[in-house]
Amino acid sequence: ARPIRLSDYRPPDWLVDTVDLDIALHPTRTRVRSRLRLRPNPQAAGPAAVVLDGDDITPLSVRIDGVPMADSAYLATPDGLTIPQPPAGPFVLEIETEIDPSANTKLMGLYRSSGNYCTQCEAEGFRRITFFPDRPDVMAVYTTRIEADRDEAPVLLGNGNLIEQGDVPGTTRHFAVWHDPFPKPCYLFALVGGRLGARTATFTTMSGRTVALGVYVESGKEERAGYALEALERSMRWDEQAFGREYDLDVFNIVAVADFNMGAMENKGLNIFNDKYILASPETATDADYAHIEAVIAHEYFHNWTGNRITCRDWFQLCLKEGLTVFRDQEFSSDMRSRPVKRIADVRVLRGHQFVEDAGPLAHPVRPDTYREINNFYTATVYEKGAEVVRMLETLLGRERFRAGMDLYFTRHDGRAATVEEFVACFAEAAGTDLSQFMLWYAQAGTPELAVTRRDDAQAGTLSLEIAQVLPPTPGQPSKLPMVIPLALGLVGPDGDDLPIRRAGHGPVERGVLVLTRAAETFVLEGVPAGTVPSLNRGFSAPVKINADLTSDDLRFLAAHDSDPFNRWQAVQTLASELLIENVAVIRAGGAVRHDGGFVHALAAVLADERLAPAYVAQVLSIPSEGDIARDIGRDVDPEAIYLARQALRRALGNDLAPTLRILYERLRQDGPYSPDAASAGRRALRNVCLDLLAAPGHPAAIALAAAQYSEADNMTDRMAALATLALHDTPEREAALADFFERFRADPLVIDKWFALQAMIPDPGTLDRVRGLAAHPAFSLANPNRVRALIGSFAQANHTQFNRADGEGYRLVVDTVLALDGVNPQVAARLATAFRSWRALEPTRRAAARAGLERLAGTASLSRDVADIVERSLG
Ligand code: B3K
Ligand code: ZN
Repeated sequence: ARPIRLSDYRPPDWLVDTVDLDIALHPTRTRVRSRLRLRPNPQAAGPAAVVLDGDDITPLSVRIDGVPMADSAYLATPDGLTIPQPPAGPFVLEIETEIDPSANTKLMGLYRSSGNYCTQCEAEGFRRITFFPDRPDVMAVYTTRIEADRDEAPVLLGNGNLIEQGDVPGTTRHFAVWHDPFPKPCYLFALVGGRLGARTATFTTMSGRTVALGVYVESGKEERAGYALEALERSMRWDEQAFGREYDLDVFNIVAVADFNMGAMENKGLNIFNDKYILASPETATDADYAHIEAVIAHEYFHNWTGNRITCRDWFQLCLKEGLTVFRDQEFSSDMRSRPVKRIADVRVLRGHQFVEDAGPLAHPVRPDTYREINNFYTATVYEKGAEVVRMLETLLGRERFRAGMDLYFTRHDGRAATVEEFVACFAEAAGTDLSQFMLWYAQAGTPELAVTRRDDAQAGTLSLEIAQVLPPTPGQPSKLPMVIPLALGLVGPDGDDLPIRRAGHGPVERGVLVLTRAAETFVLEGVPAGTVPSLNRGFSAPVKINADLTSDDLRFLAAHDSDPFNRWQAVQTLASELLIENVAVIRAGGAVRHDGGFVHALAAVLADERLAPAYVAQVLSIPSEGDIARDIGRDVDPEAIYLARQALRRALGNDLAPTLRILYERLRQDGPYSPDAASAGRRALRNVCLDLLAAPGHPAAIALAAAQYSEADNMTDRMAALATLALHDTPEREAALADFFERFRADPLVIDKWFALQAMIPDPGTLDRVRGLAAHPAFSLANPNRVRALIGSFAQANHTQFNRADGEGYRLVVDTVLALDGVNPQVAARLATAFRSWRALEPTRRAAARAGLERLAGTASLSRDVADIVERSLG
C-alpha cells in the first residue's frame, strides 16, 4: 500500500449529519443496519462520488432515500463502497451488512471477549462494522439501537444517554437505544453487550448536574472494580478544578474486557478498558498496578474534552489529543501523589522508550508527515514526547498564560476537528508571543543534545554557560534547525543554598528558565561566587540529553544539596551511569571493575536523610537499568558486559550498605492493614528496594529474608517484590516460590501474567527454554494480547541479555512468535516486532543475528501491513 501523506490532506467531499445504527447482536451473524444523512461538504471542490471505507465486510443491501440500489449502481470492494453518481444534494443512505464477531481475532471492530460483545474502533475499526467515511474530520450525531438475546447479553451499553429499552415481543430478545447528542468521529463509536456486573455511583458536576457512573466487569469481579470507580470520581473533580472542564452527558460508563489490544479506549460516554487497568484488590494488584489504574482512568476520562469534544482533523494530528491528554493525566497523578516521584517515573519511561525510539530506525516526529499503518504511530514519541512538548509550552509561557491558551483552545475549537497549528496558535494568541520556532518540536524527530561548558570568572563574580545544541539526523531528516529549548536552571551556592539567577545586562531570569533558540549561545550569569554548581534542566524542563562539564565532585555536591528533587535524583543517576559505562569498558577489556566508594557514600547520605520521602529515596536507590546503560553507551552495545557491570555495582551496594538497608527494612515494616495510598506505597517501595539490594550479593540470609517475605505477605506488592528478588537468584527457593505462586493464583489470568513476565525476565541462559515451555503452558494463549505481552513482550523488551543472546536464539524465538501471531492479531504482532528497534546499536555479532531475524520477517510472504511497515522501516 502507498504511504499516506499529511501534505495530501483534503477536506471530505461528503459530510454525515446523523448516523442511525440498528445492530442485532449474534455470535456469528450480527446484522448491522446503518442509516446515514449525507450532504455535500460546502468546503469541497465540487460534485464527487461517495466513497465509503470498509474492511472485510460486504453489503447485503444499499438504498438511497428509501429506494434499493441496483447492484450496478455502486461498487463494493473488500476495502470500500463507492457510489459514483450520488444525488446532487443531501440524501439518506441505508446499508445493511452482516458480520461475524466470533471470528474477529484482530480485536478491531466488533468482537467477543469472554463471550461478551465489545468494540474497538480507533483508529480504523469502524469500517469493519459498516461502510463509512472512516476519518476523524467527519463528525456526526449517533443513535444506536442494540438488540440481543436477553440471556446472552442482559446488559446493553452504547454511547451517550439511554433513551429507550424494552423486549422484542414474541422473542427471547431485548433492545436498548442510546443517543449521543455530541457530534463525534466514528472512531469514538462503541457498544457493549454481555453478562456484566457493575459498581455504580453518582457524581454531581460543578454546575450541579447529576451523572450516573458505572464500572462494568465480568460478573463476580465487582469487588475489584471499586478502586477504578473512585479514581474516576477523582478525575472528574480534578478536571473541573484544574482545567474548568465539566462532564457533559447524564451517564459515564466504563467496561473492562479481558481481550484488548492496548490499555483502554475513550469512546464517548462508554470507555472500554483492558481489565488489567480496572481490576484491583490488595491480594492481586501491586501498588504500581493501582497507580496505573488511576492514571489510565484519568487519561481516558480527560479525553472527553481533549480528543472527543475537540478531536483531530486527521491521524497526523494524533499528538493533539494524545500528547495533551498524557500531559493532563501526568498532572493529575502529580496532584494525587508525589509530584517529584511522578516526574522521575515519567522521565524514566520517556528515556526508556522514547529516547530509544528516537535513536533508532523507527524515529519519527511528534507529528509524523507520512505513514503506511496508523496503528504503528501510537508510540512513545506521539504520547510521551507529545506530553513533554505541551509541558514545555507551560514552562515557556508560565502557568497563567498557559491556562489562558488552554481556555482559548476549549472555547474556539469545541465541537470541531482541529490541527496542531490551531492548538499552538491559541497559546501564541493568549500569551501574545511568537511560537513559530516552537513548531519544530512537532516537525523534527530526534533528541536534542546540549553541550554545556562553564567558565567561572571569580574576580567578576560571573559564571558563563556556553550552550551548544545538536539534533542528530533521523530517517528522512538528515539536517535540522535549532529548536527553542526552555532550560530551567538552578545555581547551587557553595553553602548548598540556591542563589538568585541574574543575567549580566538582562536582570533576573524569569522563573529561572533560560530560553535557548540558537545552535550555540552563551549566558553570562552575575553574582555567582566561586564554588557555585549549576543545576541544569531542573525538573527535566526539556526532553534533551545534557553533556555538561560537571565533575564527580560537582555531581556529589548536587546529590547532597540540590533543592530540585529531580536534579538531586539525576545527579545520583549520572554518577552511577558514568561508573557503569566505565566498568562496561573494563569488563569488555578483560579487566577488573572499579569500586567507587564515593558513589556508595553519596547513596548512603541520601539514605540517611530522614527528611526525604521513602518513595523518593527508593527512586534514588534504583540505579540505571540495563536499557538505560545501553542507551547511554549508544553504539557497539554488549548486553552481557552491561549486565555484569550492573550486577557488580548492585552487589557492592548490597554489601557496603547492608547494615543501613537492614535497619530500614525493619523500620519500614507495614503496621496496619494494606492501603494503596501513595505514602504507604512509598514505604513498601523503599523497603522492597532495600530487600533487593540486600539479596544482590546472594547471601543465604538475605535469600531467606526474601523467601519469608514472599510467604508472609498480605498483599501483592510485597509478595511480587519478594518473588522478583528471588527470581534473580538460581536457588531452590526461587523454584518453590514460583510453583507456589502459580497454584495460589491459577484461576486469575491477570495475576498469572505477572508470573509469566517475571520468568521471562530472568537473566540467565535457561530462560530461553523456560519461555518456550511457558508458551506451551495451558494458561498461555496467542489469542490474548495480555498473555503475549506478559511472556513474549517481557522477554523481548525487558530481558536484555537473553533476548540479545549471542547465538541469536532469543531473536529467533521472538521472530517465530511475530510470525505465528501475525495471522491472528497483526497489531499486537507489529508491536512485538518493535523489540528489534535498537539492533543497529549492538556489537557486530548480535547486530548480524538481529538483522538476520528482521530479514527473515521481511522475506515472509503475506506479512500484514502492520508488521511489514515496522520491519521495513527497521531495516531501512
Ligand atoms: N486512544 C486509545 C488508543 C487507540 C490505539 C489504536 N491502535 C487509547 C488512549 O490513548 O487513550
Ligand atoms: Zn489517549
